[in-house]
Amino acid sequence: MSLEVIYEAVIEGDAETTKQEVQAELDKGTEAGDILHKACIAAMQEVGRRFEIGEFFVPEMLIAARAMQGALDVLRPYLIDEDVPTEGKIVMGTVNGDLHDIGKNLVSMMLEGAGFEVIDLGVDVEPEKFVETVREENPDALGMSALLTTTMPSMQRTIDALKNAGLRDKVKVIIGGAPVTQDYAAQIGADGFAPDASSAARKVKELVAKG
Ligand code: B1M
Repeated sequence: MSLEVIYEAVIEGDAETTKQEVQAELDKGTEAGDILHKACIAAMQEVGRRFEIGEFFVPEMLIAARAMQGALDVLRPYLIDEDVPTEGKIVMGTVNGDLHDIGKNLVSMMLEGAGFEVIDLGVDVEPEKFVETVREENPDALGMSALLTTTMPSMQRTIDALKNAGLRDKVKVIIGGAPVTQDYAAQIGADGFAPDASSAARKVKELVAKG
């Protein structure tokens, strides 16, 4: 079954096979969402498990991430409809000290698909950079991603920096990433939390509509 081939290719970091097999699977009519969740995201979970037990090291995680990113490039047009009306503007980024961007990219992609203009600041974004961009771009929402327990406090620092700059009331703040929870969002005074990319898009829509 090709989903298994994709799963294995992502784990092995074989970007070429990943891209080819993802395209072949799409051509066969398999849902893009199934390829994403059952093969690609499942593979990244397995990579994380192998890293935890000392079977994989950072280089293996890195090449698996590249293969996953290649899969996302192929899946992108199938996951989003480019011609939807603008729902609003969101600034996105992975917080200071954190280099994980696959989840953030996926959330950005889903938000674009849901009609948002996304200003993606990339990874390792300092609180001051988020604040400066909010001031300049006047977005409806600010989305922060963190994959490390050690970088989650940067979300709090960003919210504090927004408050100090007098901008906290001007923007909805949504946070997410594997170690982030609804409780944490409430604790640091974020407006919302989402566990995955599709619910992130729904949540941002809901928050922005509330005004
Ligand atoms: Co890193 N890493 N990593 N890593 N890495 C994790 C996160 C880890 C859980 C692995 C493990 O131990 N099992 C662990 C963190 C432990 C912890 O703190 N709890 C870890 C570690 C320890 C590290 C290093 C410290 C390793 C080292 O150097 N010793 C190091 C840190 C570097 C740094 O950031 N400063 C490191 C480095 C890396 C690579 C660079 C090699 C690479 C990232 C490459 C890249 O992103 N371009 C990497 C990878 C690939 C992983 C794993 C294997 C996969 C992450 C991923 O892409 N998942 C990861 C293990 C795991 O997650 N099981 C691991 C797929 C992605 C689609 O899911 O990102 O969770 P995710 O996003 C989801 C949701 O979380 C949510 O929606 C997304 C889609 O459904 N979401 C949001 C994300 N952001 C959101 C924002 C929202 C809403 C929802 O609103 C704004």
